[in-house]
Amino acid sequence: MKDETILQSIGDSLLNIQEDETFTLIETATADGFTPVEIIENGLSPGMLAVGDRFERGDMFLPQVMMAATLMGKCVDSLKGNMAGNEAAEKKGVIVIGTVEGDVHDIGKNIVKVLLNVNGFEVHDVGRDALLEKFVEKAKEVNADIIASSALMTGTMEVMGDLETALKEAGIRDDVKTIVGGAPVTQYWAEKIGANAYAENAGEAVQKAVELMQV
Ligand code: B12
Repeated sequence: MKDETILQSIGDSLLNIQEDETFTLIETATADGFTPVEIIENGLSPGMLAVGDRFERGDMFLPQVMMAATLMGKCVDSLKGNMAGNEAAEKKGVIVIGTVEGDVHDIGKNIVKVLLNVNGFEVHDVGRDALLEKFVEKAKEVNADIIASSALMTGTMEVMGDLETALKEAGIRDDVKTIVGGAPVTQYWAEKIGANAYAENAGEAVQKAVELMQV
């Protein structure tokens, strides 16, 4: 019997950086029939956002935020194993993903990567704080269909515009589609810099990537 309150408990447990409890709750939620995506999107992610709220209010400090972030990464990695079943699906396209230069936030990017991967995309990760050249070189190397960039800070959002320019200068802008995301990024921003798509969360990122492959 699926009881949604367990997802809230998972978020609370992450917020309180209770590693053992978080893993136990995830196991229980999995046994109760919640999918890894439901656990990530409706349990862990709201918990991480609550971490952000506390940090903003000054009720939580950077070392604790880092501990919560590390725990979130571990949880996503463990859930990834349960999603592996879909990986055999027909390859839907090749994606290069990364967090732009100057920005080390990669939790959201990693979730997007996992979801794209289990939904049949071949995903190449250039990591975080990734130089524009890295995106361009990797895209050429793997003959990418889509370039996905993440930014979590208002300052680094600008770099997404520079990426558009770098792709044009490298002569490959017309060969790829671009998708952008991250907490401060919006549809308006995507249009302003000339990106092909924006997605608010990982589930929507998969949907938009599928659409981009059909254009
Ligand atoms: C965790 C965290 C950290 C961790 C990061 C660990 C890691 N490995 O990622 C640590 C502690 C290292 C950190 C450091 C810093 N942080 Co910080 N951090 C956060 C925090 C609390 C949560 C971010 C997060 O992981 N959210 C959870 C994930 C699941 O959500 P998400 O990233 O938004 O991703 C989802 C969507 O956005 C989307 N998505 C994400 N990427 C992509 C990409 C594509 C292509 C698509 C389609 C979709 C998509 O899908 C994801 C899943 O649904 C935020 C607060 C917040 N409200 O965002 C601050 C925040 C982002 N940090 C902030 C700041 C200022 C910093 C520091 C400068 C702090 C400092 N004084 O040193 C440094 C930055 C250093 C640097 N150069 O990057 C500010 C940014 C302010 C701004 N607007 O510019 C925030 C907003 C906090 C605040 N209010 O002050 N941080």
